[in-house]
Amino acid sequence: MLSSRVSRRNLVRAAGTLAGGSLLTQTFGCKQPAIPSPKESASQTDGLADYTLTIAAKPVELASDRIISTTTYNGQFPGPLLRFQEGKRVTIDIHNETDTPEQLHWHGQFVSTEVDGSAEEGTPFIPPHGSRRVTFVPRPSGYRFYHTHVRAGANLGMGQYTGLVGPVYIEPRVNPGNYDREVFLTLKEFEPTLSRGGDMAMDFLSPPTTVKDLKDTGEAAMNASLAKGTPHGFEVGYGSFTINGRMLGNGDPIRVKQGERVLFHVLNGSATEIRSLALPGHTFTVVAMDGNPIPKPVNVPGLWLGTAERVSAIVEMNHPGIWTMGDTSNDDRQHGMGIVVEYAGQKGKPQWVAPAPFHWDYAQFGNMEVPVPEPDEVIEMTFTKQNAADIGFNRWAINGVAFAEDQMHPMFRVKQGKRYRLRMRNASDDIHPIHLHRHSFELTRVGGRPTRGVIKDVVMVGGYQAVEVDFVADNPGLTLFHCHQQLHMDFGFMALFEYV
Ligand SMILES: [Cu+2]
Repeated sequence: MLSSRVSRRNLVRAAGTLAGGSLLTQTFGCKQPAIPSPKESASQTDGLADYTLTIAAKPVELASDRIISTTTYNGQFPGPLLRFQEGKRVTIDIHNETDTPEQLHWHGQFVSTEVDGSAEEGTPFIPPHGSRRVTFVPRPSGYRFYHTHVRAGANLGMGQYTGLVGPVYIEPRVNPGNYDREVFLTLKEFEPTLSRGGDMAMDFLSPPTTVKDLKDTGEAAMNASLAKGTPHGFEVGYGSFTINGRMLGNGDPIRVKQGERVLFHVLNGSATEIRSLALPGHTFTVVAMDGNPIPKPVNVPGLWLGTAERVSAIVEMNHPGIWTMGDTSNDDRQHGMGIVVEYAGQKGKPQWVAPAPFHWDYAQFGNMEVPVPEPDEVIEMTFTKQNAADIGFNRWAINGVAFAEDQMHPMFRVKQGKRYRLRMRNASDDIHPIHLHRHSFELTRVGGRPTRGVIKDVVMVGGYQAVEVDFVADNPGLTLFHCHQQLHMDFGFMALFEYV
């Protein structure tokens, strides 16, 4: 059992590092996994796992005067950074010390339904006060993450409202990255409450074009509901905002040197919110989206991320000072959504300077020079909202059907090896970060404009907009498709694909 204890102690040490606010930064080339794992063969012969994740309610210190209780992995937020090697099998023991069944989803990985962490696909639950061992071959390489995948419904102490989120980095076999070090940032809110209607940023997606029939349909449905005296459906707001579990001004700053090239791996770990991130006086050079390299690096003044999206971007540290890197929403940043970047030798209070408003155009990351192959089939989808239709929550439907846990019939059928185009049409004014399990997709049309070469597993579909993505059915088994906004997925916004 020695190596098991060693493994656990290292987990605890990693936990201390993150919970203490100092970032898990690694020099590339050093290639040390954050959590050393015993040899794979050992784990297979003597029954020890490479990693252990324990789900339990623990105190988390967001700030010196704000200690909350939430469900965590290994007593920390975010959960430990797991660094896997592409193609090298891993075994993970998951212990559930809570009173409710859990699912741990390996977001962005091409795994089987047996371990994907989705009850809808048939993954067994990790029972309350029980354990489950999963083993799989990590792929594809890049920035992935893991998170809980249970329905929260009206319970804001469940699902992704908790601290059950952690980063995964799958080391590629070859890494051509031109940077000095990596910094992982998980953006996440805590202390959720319900409200009637919200104030989500809506106008940052580009192009801003809307589709007339979608807008007509959506507005007519909403107006009819309000005319009957129905209030707006519930939305979720938050009391505290954090990066790596610390509110702005708490925990260690990111300490940098002039001339350094820092590769930021940014994850929106929110249950429901879209986030932005800017660093005054600096530019982000985006190199990967959802962990997948984009055709060529693209410079942007700041980032926008829907829930579960990841952006990997290099920042050249060429503007010495003490800066607040944070959300462009003043309210959210002032309630904690930021982290201090401190140049060596600089002193003073952190400065925030709002960037000029910038838009987020997925197509700018693509390569238009290569034509898009024709799909074997186009699958049409329309997303609709029924205002406050389910115990005061909005009910969501795909092609008129709201997903229900008691009747999980697959809605779409695919054949292995075929290329499918999902034509997603959003007849609501909300932005939906849409996720497909166990597969990646390529963006082929955004807001009416064609694009190519951006491979993702989540994409935001703007209000009254249409987005098209192509995917190849190359990972047989039930495959869950859903909006990653917890309120939406919990109230109908899911569907299953089956291979036939
Ligand atoms: Cu949604």
